Amino acid sequence: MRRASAAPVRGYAVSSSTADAYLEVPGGRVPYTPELRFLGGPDAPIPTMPCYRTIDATGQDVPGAHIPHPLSQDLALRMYGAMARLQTMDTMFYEAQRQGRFSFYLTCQGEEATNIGSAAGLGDQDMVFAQYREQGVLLWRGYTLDQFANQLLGNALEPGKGRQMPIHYGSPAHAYQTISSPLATQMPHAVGTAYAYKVDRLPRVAVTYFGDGASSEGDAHAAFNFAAVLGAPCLFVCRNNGYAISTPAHEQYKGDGIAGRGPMYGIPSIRVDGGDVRAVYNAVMEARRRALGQQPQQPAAAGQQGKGGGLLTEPAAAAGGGGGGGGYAAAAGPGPVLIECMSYRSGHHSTSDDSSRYRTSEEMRAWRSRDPVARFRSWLARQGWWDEAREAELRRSTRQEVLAALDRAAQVPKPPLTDMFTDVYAPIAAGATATAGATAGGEDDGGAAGLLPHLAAQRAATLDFARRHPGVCPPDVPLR
Ligand SMILES: Cc1ncc(C[n+]2csc(CCOP(=O)(O)OP(=O)(O)O)c2C)c(N)n1
Ligand SMILES: [Mg+2]
Repeated sequence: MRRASAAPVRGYAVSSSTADAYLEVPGGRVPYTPELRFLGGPDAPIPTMPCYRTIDATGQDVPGAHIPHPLSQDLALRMYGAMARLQTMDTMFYEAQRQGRFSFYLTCQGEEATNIGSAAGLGDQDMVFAQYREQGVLLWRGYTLDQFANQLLGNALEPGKGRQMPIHYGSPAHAYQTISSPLATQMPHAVGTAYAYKVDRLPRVAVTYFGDGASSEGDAHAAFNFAAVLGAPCLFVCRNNGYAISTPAHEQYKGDGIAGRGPMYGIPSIRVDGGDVRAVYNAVMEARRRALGQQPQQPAAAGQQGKGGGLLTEPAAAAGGGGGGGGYAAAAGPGPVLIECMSYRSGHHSTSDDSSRYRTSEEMRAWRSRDPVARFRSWLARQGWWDEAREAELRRSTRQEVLAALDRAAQVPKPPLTDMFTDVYAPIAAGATATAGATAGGEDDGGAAGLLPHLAAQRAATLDFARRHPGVCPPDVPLR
């Protein structure tokens, strides 16, 4: 409970006696009211949080938009380049999956601006805990098309050695935690990391991406509350794309979307047009500054990212414990910020889905015409920074690069079957040797040395089984 100030509570009658005006409880202090009134619901609705936007649907500047971090030509072109590459990469990987070149894919079509605008607003060291539809963040950070293709094909160059499904990327070099399919599990992880940054006084944030569907998971609520109470510099970036597979957003929640929840947890929150890359970028830049407890800076000159690190200060108070004002003002010092990016999942949920079974073609067509990449391209063209020739060349070269990356990845052998026993478990103590259980595989048992006895036995049994039943393993996986 927040402490109340002496200011009257907006819209409520409050006790006129100052001596007996407040209820003092361990969690804070609340004003008394003689009114019997419920807040929320049809009789006393809480206003809908508006959606911050700087570029309209036709690519024109929104008059009067607040843009603390304008885009220089260089930054704008880099952002557009990444959005267009992402769109082309997604289309081509999607098609390659349909041709049977690998087993699974999902695109972030319709959410390119959310991916790239948010990535551009982060610091390079900010740790990303993504859901699975944020490949653009990796692309922005320099993860190569070869790395994407290696992961999708699960070849021996992929650090995960094919033990993850396609699209479960992870890269320590890009400060990108490996994707984990169970929804929202990444969110408490991000909060823990953010809290560690705060304790270490590192000027970094952890950022977690999650969908409108994932926000219904218990982990999401635990993450919000922990982050608020601990004052953890965590950015919660919700991609509200209207669907959780076939479940539309209106069946997912009754309240004001996801951003509407934030203030109730004590988290400063904003709703952003997820199709407007400049709005997403500005929201993330400002959210990051707030998360680190930094003061607002003078509006950056165009082109300056204005990241300003090193200012992390000790928290004045955790969100639940203090502050003085009424309303939902953020506590001073580091703390979480929630950004809800409103967009639309233009593609199917994944290659395992057919969204025409649960949404109309009119709806899909209407949203496809609001393509965020085309919107930003139109804005760039108005600035005189982009033209059709450059567009054609970018798309052509990206298509070629994706094809080449796929071809190269296909030529890399698959990791051997028994790699599934490496990396995951610690070896037994130094000097110990494999036990008799490891002898079933004959000449291949060298790899079992150092495994715990039961793992050595499982390894041998796995090899034995795969050899006795040709076909249970893909033919290109070496049986050793
Ligand atoms: C805990 C859990 N429950 C269910 C699933 C199955 N599942 C995978 S994706 C998904 C929809 C998630 O929707 P959303 O969070 O909105 O993300 P989007 O796919 O729209 O980007 C579901 C239900 C899962 N992976 N984990
Ligand atoms: Mg969704």
